[in-house]
Amino acid sequence: MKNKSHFKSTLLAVALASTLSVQAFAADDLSAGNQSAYAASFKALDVDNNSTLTKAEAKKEKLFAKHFAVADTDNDGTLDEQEYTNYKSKSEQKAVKRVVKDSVITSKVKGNLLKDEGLKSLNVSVKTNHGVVLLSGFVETEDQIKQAGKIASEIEGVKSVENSLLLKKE
Ligand SMILES: [Ca+2]
Ligand SMILES: [Ca+2]
Repeated sequence: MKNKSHFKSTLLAVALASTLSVQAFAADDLSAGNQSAYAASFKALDVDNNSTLTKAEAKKEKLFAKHFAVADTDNDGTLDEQEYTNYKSKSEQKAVKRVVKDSVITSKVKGNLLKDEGLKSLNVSVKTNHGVVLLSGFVETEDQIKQAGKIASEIEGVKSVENSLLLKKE
């Protein structure tokens, strides 16, 4: 019996360790590994090969079609590789942050639903996209629908709540 539980906790530790190393790898990949990917995509856009991107060259990439002027920090009307890389990595980091934030919101909403006496035993599904929380699943009373919506809307960072909870049919 004792051995068995020890085996279990070892397994858990191994599982945890591998999750952590995957995360570390992902972070490394974003900061350093992407540099060469940026260089390659810069080259691909630079059709006349003069190491700068005109607006016409850059616009093939959606991000720069939209934000060329912002990326062109020295305002000379073209993007050099540094400007291109800076802007691209900044916007990708922002996207990663947003995803993290959504997942933080989701787990906070779930946590607070579990703390609520009337809701904790129910199977409420929570999803968050760009700060918009989607609640779905089945509950027993109208009050539970309202209460779940209220709990979700009170979490920091939530922009709005789409409450798709439904009453269980008897
Ligand atoms: Ca060029
Ligand atoms: Ca420039």
